[in-house]
Amino acid sequence: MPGPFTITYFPLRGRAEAIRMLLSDQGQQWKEDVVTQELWQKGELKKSCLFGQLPKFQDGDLTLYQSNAILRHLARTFGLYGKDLKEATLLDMANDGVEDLRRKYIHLIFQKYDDGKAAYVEALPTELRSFETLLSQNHGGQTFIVGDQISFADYSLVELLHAHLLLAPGCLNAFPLLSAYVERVSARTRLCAFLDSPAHRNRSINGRDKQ
Ligand code: 6SG
Repeated sequence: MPGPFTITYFPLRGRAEAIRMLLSDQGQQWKEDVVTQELWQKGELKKSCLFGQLPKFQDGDLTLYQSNAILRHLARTFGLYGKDLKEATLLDMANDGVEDLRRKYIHLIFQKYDDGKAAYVEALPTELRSFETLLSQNHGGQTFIVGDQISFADYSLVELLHAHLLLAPGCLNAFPLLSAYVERVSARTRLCAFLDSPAHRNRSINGRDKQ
């Protein structure tokens, strides 16, 4: 039996929200250990973290760091890592692509929002087209990013697309498969309930209130 689960993170969606989406969609409960900037600035928690960063994740007596390793751990736990080696590898590729775009997004939000947003939004179609292409190669884009079951990479990608839909509301208009995919995945019963919950709705996207 996996769990109990605890997410230790800042009061943000940030790098924890895809983990929360996965857990809620899989019918799991978890504890939130919310770390304020004030507490983090004291430095003791940071010193105790393996790489000096959050999120930290506990699954019973297993303590993990690195958001993508946490997603992969939960994927192995709940069968969200494809049906065979080929799908698992394609999922790694997809998730690494998501990570590349996530880093660019974080760089925009935290380091160059005011003079960088226009160029970022202009370059966005090139970034998003890669995911439209990948999706089109799997059942004509009608199911998930890879294979015919949901995977950790779907939560990661859909979460990042949600953040981009807030940043640039029309950004998926030119991508019919991705648009339908985000709506389809977000409408899954338990995930939809989570996305509609105050816990998700009231949580800051990135802490900078940059949308
Ligand atoms: C912050 O970076 O991004 N953890 C964050 N910040 C506090 O003292 N590879 C791992 C992972 O996937 C990255 C962890 C992540 O889990 S997440 C953390 O612990 C610290 O480092 C939200 C996020 N914020 C961007 C950011 C602002 C201040 C510190 C991190 C941008 C990067 C460096 C300065 C400005 Fe920054």
